[in-house]
Amino acid sequence: MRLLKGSKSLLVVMQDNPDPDAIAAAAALRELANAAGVTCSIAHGGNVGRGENRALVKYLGVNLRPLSPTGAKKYDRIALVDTQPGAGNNSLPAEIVPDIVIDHHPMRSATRRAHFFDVRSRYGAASSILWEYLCRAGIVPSAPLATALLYGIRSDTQDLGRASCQADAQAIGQLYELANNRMLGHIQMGEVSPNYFQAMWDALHNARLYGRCIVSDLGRVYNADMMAEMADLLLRHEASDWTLSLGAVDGLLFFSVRTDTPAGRADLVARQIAGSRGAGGGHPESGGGRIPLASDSDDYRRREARAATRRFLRAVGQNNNSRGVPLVSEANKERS
Ligand SMILES: [Mn+2]
Repeated sequence: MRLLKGSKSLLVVMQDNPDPDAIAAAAALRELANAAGVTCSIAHGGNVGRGENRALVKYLGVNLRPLSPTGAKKYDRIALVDTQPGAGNNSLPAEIVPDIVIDHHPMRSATRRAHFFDVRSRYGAASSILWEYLCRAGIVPSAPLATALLYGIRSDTQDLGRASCQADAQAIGQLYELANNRMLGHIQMGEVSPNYFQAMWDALHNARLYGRCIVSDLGRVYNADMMAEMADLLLRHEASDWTLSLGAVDGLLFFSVRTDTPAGRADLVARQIAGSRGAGGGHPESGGGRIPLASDSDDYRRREARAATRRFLRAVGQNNNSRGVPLVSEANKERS
């Protein structure tokens, strides 16, 4: 609050294609800024594609802006939430050093240049951190904001089933008191476009098993959030320890990695998949990244996806050159 006081405007930057945790955390930081008398805008690269996330934004009534490099310079202060400088998943130009960084991903060295940083990698969600700030500032969030924070924590931790800490559980308990259950229900069961079902069909149709790994190339996808959702879904397969889903959106090959092996490091595997041209990172159980595609051709895209798949299989120790077996097929159906 000391840092914010005395400035007029704050720009909160989220990761590209922001998830519920990022959106809720940014909205909470806006609340803090407003309490300090600072006007606040929230911006991001990419888009808000997933039905749940669009419903969340609608209920919050926040106006999310596309992030433009020149626009960012018009603000007195810049904050990053749920991401960090140089993480590769946000569009804040590298030459801009943010004033504030609040995140729960592993600490990055560039973050130390920020005036104020609070990075707690034990936490399951950035929303849990921001909830503590609101409590300390004596700010009671509105029902929509409480609902958003609750949903942000629940979705980032998969209802505390994924890496999380006591603070996340405590925040969930406290936020349930303030949240609107109807709103929560609408967000969880947000409406989706027909593209959603097409992408899901592609994901299942193209999924291949390699030992205890499942890989699915979704091809061209309408929305970058789809890869995370499908990687989560495929991990539910009883024989999968690792999943990778890939898909091309606007000249970028996006990918998501998941693991349920206790010692797995999806974040490190994501870095290896990204290679030198891409960017990857995340958490031990869930990671992701993107690789720029130099050509728009289907052939080129498929080759890049296959190369990324090989890097993934090598990184998780699945060293065979087999082409894998289809996860679903008519033949499987006849056999069972
Ligand atoms: Mn998060």
